[in-house]
Amino acid sequence: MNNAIYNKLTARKNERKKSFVVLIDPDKTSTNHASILLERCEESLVDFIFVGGSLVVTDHLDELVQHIKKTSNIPVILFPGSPSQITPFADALLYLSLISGRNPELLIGQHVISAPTVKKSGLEVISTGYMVIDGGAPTTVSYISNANPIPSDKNEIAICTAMAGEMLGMKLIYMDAGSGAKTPITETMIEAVSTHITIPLIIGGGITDPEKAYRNCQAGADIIVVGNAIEKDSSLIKEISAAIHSL
Ligand code: 1GP
Repeated sequence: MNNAIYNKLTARKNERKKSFVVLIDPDKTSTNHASILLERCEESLVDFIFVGGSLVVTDHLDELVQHIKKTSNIPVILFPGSPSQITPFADALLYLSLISGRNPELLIGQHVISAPTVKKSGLEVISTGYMVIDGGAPTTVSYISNANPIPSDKNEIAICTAMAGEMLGMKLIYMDAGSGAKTPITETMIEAVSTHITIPLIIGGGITDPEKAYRNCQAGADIIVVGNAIEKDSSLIKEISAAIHSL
């Protein structure tokens, strides 16, 4: 299998470079709006685009990803909320296992069902330990996953979960407070987890300003994901990207 995207992610971590990901939710983004976002992403040197959402109800994923690939050179990685959100037109797929939850369907069940489709897609598959952290309000991901998030002040649980994910062979850890979280993940939790794993650490959920993104990176995040805030104000792409890349 081609590992180009993962190699790029780890190379950046090894060079102590922080990465910025803009999350595009197909439900909230028309191809026209995507074009505007992509122009800003290109000029702001965004490192990767994630495409996905906990609940995608529109059916233009293939079209949207093809449009992104045609319009921009930024690598596109799928961040699927369900096996229906897989398209062969992206560069890679986060193969997410919800290791913070105890819902067997999201730990392994859905993977078994979708394995042949994923294999056939030819996508680069990146095994990812996905950890939902309490973001202060029920988010779509916590409702859909039917699994309790890790309490925001239980750093030990987060550390042990991430360590277990790494030792199980996962290649990334993604800690997510959920889209639009009221309370993003604390720097103390990010620092605690990052010092116990060697694989890249992705942080997302409720990040709305450059200062928070910067502090998260200082605390040990390797990759910052922002979705909601950028949907509301695309000028933030430039500011957040500059903050992340200034480290
Ligand atoms: C959600 O981590 C992502 O899964 C991004 O969250 O939309 O709140 O930026 P926001």
